Amino acid sequence: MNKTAQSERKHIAFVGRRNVGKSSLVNRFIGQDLVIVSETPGTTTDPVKKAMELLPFGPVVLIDTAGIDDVGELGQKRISKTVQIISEADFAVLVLESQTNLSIEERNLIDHFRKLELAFTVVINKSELGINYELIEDLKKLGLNFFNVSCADNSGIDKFKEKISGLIPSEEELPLVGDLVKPHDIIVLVVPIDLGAPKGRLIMPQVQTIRESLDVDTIVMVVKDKELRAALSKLNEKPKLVITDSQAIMRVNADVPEDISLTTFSILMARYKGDLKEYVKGLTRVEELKNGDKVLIAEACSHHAQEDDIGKVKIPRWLRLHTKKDLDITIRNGNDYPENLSEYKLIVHCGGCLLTRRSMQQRIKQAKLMDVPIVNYGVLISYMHGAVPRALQPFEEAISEWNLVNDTL
Ligand SMILES: Nc1nc2c(ncn2[C@@H]2O[C@H](COP(=O)(O)OP(=O)(O)OP(=O)(O)O)[C@@H](O)[C@H]2O)c(=O)[nH]1
Ligand SMILES: [Mg+2]
Repeated sequence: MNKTAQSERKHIAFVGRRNVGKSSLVNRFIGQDLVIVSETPGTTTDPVKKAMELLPFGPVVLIDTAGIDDVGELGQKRISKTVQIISEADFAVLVLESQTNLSIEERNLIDHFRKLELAFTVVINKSELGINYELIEDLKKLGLNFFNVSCADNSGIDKFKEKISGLIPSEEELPLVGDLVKPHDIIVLVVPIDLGAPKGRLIMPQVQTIRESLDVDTIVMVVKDKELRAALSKLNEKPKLVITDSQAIMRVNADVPEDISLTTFSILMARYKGDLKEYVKGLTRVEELKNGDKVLIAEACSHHAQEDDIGKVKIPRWLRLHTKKDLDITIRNGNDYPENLSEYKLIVHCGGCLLTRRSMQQRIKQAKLMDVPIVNYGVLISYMHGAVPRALQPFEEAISEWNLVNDTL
């Protein structure tokens, strides 16, 4: 179970005012004293994550957060962190306590969940202290169902655990590559082992592609870019599809005959986690960039920067070369994603393999709301290296978007 990647687990955030018992509830939920509980408000400062198997739902990550009503300068920072956790969560548990009425912060949180279209439920903790009819009335007025629990005497916890599985939205399973191939098709994966490749392993999109291809009973061949020509010449049958790392797209594009479908891992990821059509649309705006325009490069994982790092070095270099403009490029790593995107003329996002689908979707939504075009690394790299539309060919939707885009380029 611990092998399930964090980004493939549903993230459940426990949020609410300080001291209502968020941490106590997380501890009760997992059946361990994982997080510190105390009567001092503001005990939890940083979010704490715990992976677990929630039956019958499946793998989840529980996130205990700092109180949403924290005070002072540090308190504000903690609140921002909690807000960020909410924006990345798949489901929220709003924890209230039975002895107080609905506060303004709690009402704002409910509004916020609704604006984000984030599924959530309400838990009234400390219910052994008595029933607060006014609170229940207010929740009913807001159309909210709730669970009464007490972390002190453990009442209601089992029922809450049992019911929550049915409340977390489960998405349809999207294929990464499975819908593009049939049993016994040969597919060739091109995986350059350069300085940027992690030592001794393959990266997630590559592993996931291999696994899914095997699930569909295809014949998978994995080669480095240098061996691709030799590999193709040794095959008796033409492969159905070649999938390459974006960084090798130029060479691979030249080495793979025109009658063989070609795409990149990043384009597969764009479809799986992001919005391929939106990224293709974003390409138009690359050509509109002017001197001094701000471009945001966002990378979800915070790996140690390589000498010729893709996000930090190569994309900025290629983008300046391609546009011949003096661009003002900002690079953001990990969770450090700006709230206000309006100053940017283009967002170049990584594939998002470490983000949950929901949080990648939130980032795209945020960009669309502010009318900032967004592309991902792979789509942009393929474009700048002349491999678009070829690398989009397997995806009908993307190709029709490209045909629209191409008219304006
Ligand atoms: N009476 C009663 N007290 C509880 C219950 N659950 C938690 N508490 C107490 O409430 C206090 C706060 O609990 P925490 O779990 O630390 O609350 P929290 O919401 O995580 O608080 P912060 O981390 O400060 O935001 C502690 O003294 C707990 O022992 C309950 O069901 N009944
Ligand atoms: Mg706490």
